[in-house]
Amino acid sequence: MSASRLFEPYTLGPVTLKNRAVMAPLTRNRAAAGFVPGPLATAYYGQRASAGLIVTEASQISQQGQGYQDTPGIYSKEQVAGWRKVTDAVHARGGRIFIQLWHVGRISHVSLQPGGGKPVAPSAIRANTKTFVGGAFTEVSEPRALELKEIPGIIDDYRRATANALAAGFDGVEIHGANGYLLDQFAKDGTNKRTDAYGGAIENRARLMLEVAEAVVQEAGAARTGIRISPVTPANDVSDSNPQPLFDHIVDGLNALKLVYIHVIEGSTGGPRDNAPFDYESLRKRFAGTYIANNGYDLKLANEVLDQNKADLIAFGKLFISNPDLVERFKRGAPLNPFDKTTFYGGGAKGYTDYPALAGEPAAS
Ligand code: 8OZ
Repeated sequence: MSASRLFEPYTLGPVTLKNRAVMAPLTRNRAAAGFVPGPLATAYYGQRASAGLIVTEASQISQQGQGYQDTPGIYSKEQVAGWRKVTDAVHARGGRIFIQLWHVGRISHVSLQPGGGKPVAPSAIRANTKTFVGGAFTEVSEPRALELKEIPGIIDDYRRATANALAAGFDGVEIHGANGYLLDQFAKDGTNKRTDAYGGAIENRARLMLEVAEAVVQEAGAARTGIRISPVTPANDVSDSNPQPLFDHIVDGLNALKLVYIHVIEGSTGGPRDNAPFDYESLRKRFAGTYIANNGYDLKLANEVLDQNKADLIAFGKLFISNPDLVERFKRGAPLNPFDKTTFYGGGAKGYTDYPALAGEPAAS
């Protein structure tokens, strides 16, 4: 096999990564009571510590930020203690791990919300999509528009979640700015019909994402703050009439804040990479930090993109679900375990911690 840049170490702010492969954030819906990551999560992430960087599954910053059953949080003491075990397991194996900070906005259900209230959104427009609650796929609830005076409280929730993440031993945090959740809902004009300082012009719609980034940077430092964006994904019923100038502006703002990375879902999340025209190189040029590329990568495409210097790191999702030792398999040209979609969301060890590593490479637990 020709030399693969994927296996080179990489310096990401203050941390050294063993290689350029990132485990993408993957929702698995297996949190224990209190939305605490339990022993199975510790085993699962520990098994995958040979990734250069792990980004955890999206983790809600508040109860209001939750949209699906059994997703972990990062707002309570118990959750911090659960995550501490995860970070210890990954660090003990020489891995690095960031937590993804999540507020779902309108992609939620009243049964998950504080006091059974409506989910919150930039505008009171229900998403045409489903969530998973009470063991079943269910239409998301009608949201209410956030009042201007509530926005500082949401930014504070991100700030507190960041402090919690550092207390739990994470190497850094990734702001979830993608896939039609709160920050993406504010950014895109299909979901944001506000007429105040957070709606209308691109500068206004981008404001919340950039204010959250600024608050997180104040807490964690820019060198430990990354963000995930998805300029053209239709996930969760989002759309924008002109995503290129919107995301050029957002990335200029992130660059000014000196974030350590942008993690870009190219195309439609988990689907086609070419669903809509978009110039990702424009983002790469505007951003002085690290560019993590994601969506549909295999080893061949990863190496092509690294060789062309179109990205610094490559994030793999589903392949990391079924291959705890994905990097080793790539190195050896070994076959990959197929993934079982029926065990992606919810359940226990099956389809979570029981995918085998290569013989002679026992998965840690
Ligand atoms: C799959 C199922 C539920 C949530 C995302 C956090 O798309 C998610 C997610 C993915 O970013």
